[in-house]
Amino acid sequence: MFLIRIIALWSDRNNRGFLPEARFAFFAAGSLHGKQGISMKVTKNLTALVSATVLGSAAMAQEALPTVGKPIAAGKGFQEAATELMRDAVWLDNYILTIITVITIFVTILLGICIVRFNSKSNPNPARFSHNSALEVGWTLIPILILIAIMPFSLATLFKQQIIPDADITIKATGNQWYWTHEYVDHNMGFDSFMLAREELAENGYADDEYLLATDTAVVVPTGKTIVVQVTASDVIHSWAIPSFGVKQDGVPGRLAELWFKVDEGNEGVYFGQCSELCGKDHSYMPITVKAVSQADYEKWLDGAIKEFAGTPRSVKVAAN
Ligand SMILES: [Cu+2]
Repeated sequence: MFLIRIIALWSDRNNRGFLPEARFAFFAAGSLHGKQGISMKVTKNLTALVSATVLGSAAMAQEALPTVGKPIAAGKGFQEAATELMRDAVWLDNYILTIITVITIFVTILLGICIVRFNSKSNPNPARFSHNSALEVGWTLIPILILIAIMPFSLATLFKQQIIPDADITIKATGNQWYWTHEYVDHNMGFDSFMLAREELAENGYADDEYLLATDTAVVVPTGKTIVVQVTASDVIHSWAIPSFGVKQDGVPGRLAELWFKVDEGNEGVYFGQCSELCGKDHSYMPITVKAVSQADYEKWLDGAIKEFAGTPRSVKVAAN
């Protein structure tokens, strides 16, 4: 597994930006955008522009959203990162994998030396001494230094995920056996999201291989805005997770946990996730579909959704309670 990961990483590094850009990211966990990110954005912007122009209306452009966050056949790495949180997580993973690789190679070489030089044939009279202060200090200190080298990046990534910023949009996700309920709390509206059957995929604009991922109603969010998702559950523990966003949060009955993400502008698309906490017999059949759209498309969708789900209109400010 380990070897496969390494090979995959090296073969993938052109797409994903391995260490060269990461090296400059020390203590600047926020600035992990590589040039690939920019060129990717340009391509996506162009695609969006072309599809918007060709199709003529923004509503149609939303229909033609590219599917970005989904597993691919024989895929080895992570799904494409659409948020800063996920880019950080991918960077951290690569960073630690590099350290692990060096340690593994070092230990393998040591083992090799022991096997070849100190077997009973080549070394019939083993030395009888024990303890070597320098060596013992070394093998205590070096692992500590390795942990210290990992700590700041690990903690920075963790804190960035766990310190919830002020929300532009708050969505409450409730896990049920076996579907999700999504509520837009600012508009007092919500809907259930059920997995689409195979034969319903095409009519809802999804590809065949999006079976087990696509839902009848999708969570729609604007790009470039901070989305806070409050996660809970009504029966057993579920988990709301979107790999491309780098978020995964258990929904525990009676408790309200939070996660946050901000999809980068230019990363408009469809992102899939699945319930990630074993929750019963239909655990595999309660996926999550998120559509990240431009602010204008979001507002258009919101107005429609408010009508459909009897929410509080955007313009009405509800008195604070
Ligand atoms: Cu579940």
